[in-house]
Amino acid sequence: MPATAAAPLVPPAASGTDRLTDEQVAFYHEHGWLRIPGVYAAAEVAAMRTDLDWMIDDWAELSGGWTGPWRQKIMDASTEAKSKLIVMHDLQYYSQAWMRAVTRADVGERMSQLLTGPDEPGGAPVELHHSTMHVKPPETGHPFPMHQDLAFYDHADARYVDALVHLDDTRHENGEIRFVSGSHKLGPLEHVTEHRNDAGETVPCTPHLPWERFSLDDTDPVPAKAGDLVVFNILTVHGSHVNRTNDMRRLVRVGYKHPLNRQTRGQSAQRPNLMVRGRRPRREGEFLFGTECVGDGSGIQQEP
Ligand SMILES: O=C(O)CCC(=O)C(=O)O
Repeated sequence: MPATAAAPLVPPAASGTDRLTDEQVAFYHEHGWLRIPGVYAAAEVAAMRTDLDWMIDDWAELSGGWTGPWRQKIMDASTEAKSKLIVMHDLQYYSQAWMRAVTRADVGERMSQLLTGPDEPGGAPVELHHSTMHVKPPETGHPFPMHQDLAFYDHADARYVDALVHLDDTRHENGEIRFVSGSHKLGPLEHVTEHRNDAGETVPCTPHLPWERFSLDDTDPVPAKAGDLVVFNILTVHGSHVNRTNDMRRLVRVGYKHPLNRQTRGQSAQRPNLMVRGRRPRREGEFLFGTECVGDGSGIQQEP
């Protein structure tokens, strides 16, 4: 056992002002989501937008978006043919503004409040897991079918908060985030991961929930302002509509987890991540992180 095992894993809270109220914490646990207004000030949002727009030009991928038979259910044929999503992961590796944004101490403190349980009255330690840009281009910007994020980065328990950093005001017309309130209490749900294509072959598709059971029509819309954080549990069922406006809808999802919540599969598995609050507890027999990286160290990836 390490000599410092008895030391607190999490330092005392910095101040009262940056913390969530008891009512906000209770709302999150009851509904599985919470809007936290005005986390990022206007100047910070402007810097994040500038770097995000630069990343869209220099790094991000314009993709056709998620696959599956749900596409024809949500979109008419012409929208479906044109619909695109601008995506990239881990913005903090590319931009100082984003490194600052995702590691902000007060954000870590709020996540600590949401990740903690009765056995950790001082709050939970918090690990940054990933960040992912989700930009819906104008007019036909990609809708998201109903899903739980656990289907993309499976974890042993629900001590995982997804935080949507809003860079634009959202509303119905540009596809605000929508939740099935309380659905985190259903536990992990089986997702559709394959379907029959037009040729009658069974092919893989992006994980999503069966349309007959979970529809975007039965969700609670959560419109938000630029600078707001909308947080939700890794088990909360959610999705969003097409962006019908003439402007991009820019948001970035940032995943924060309890470091003892073991990842079993999926995005960002098997790599070390940054601690944004407190200390990483050492499990019995746990190894140090290695210093080797995959590839030749140049950062230039070879074609698989
Ligand atoms: O960007 C959106 O509208 C949906 C985001 C989402 O589904 C997710 O972050 O898992």
